[in-house]
Amino acid sequence: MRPTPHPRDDPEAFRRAFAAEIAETLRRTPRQIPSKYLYDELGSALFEAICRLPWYRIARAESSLLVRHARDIVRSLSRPVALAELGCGSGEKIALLVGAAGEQFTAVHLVDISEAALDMARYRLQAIGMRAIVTHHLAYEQGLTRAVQQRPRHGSLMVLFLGSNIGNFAPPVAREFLARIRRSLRPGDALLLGADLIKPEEELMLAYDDPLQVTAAFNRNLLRRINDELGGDFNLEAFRHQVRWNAAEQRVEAYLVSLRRQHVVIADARLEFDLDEGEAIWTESSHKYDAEQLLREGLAAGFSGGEQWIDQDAKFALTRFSIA
Ligand code: AVJ
Repeated sequence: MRPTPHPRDDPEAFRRAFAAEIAETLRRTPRQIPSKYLYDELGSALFEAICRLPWYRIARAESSLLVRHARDIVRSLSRPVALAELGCGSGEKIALLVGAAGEQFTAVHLVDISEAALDMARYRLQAIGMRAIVTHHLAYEQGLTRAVQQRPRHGSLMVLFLGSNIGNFAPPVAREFLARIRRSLRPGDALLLGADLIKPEEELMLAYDDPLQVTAAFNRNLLRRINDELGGDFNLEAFRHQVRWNAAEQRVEAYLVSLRRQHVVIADARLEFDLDEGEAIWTESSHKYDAEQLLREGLAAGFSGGEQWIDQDAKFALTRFSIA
């Protein structure tokens, strides 16, 4: 996949890439909008709100596992330990780990496509006494490459990929991503992966279609963004948020369903199309795993073993993959 330029770096290039990509995905059957476009400023704020909803337990379950098991998580790594988080967001989780492990990490590398998030994460880590902080305003892969190039000569590196962000990747893409992380690491290093587990359908429905409709707003914001940034004329009222559990594919799928027959124009994407009543635009997939399945995926990616910490109630797993 070609990386999308970041809006802050080159707004015109970003707009063109955004327009070209949705012009293609909205012509598919079913019509689609890539989930990475959910995270503009408003979308990121809505996601932060989602993480505080009682029905969406991923963020809280992961944070408490990190705090409870911090020492075990870093125990077997050779000293000194450097950390690199892919998609650190505001740095809440890495700060919890650093705070709870009670040791000096030699360096912390923060990778995120949001500069505001990087500023926040740096501030948070500084506040708890972390000094060697390197930020990489890049997509996951490019950021990982940079972090690895700049790693200290001695000791180990632990890569963090948290929040079940892996769930947005289709399984073959997830597998290749894990293998890529593995190839950039060396013996003694590790990957800490946070992934949401399969759970009863009612729980998934509440997590992704919450009674406060925050997730619905998060999803519909995609159309608002296309209207504002690409001259679209989506009528936000004419769509409803819909979530389906696809058991065969082990994923929650999110859609925006057209409530009536309508015509849509997206001027800057040079795109016009009709939507039937009930026609759905597919906007996100959140893949769910089995704890053992995660361990197998790690082995398939070339890691030599995995240790897990599981919240059995929220059904969420932290797995530390190691390299012998
Ligand atoms: C940030 C991709 C892990 O799939 O659970 C939350 C995004 N979408 N509610 C997820 C999301 C709807 C979230 N990830």
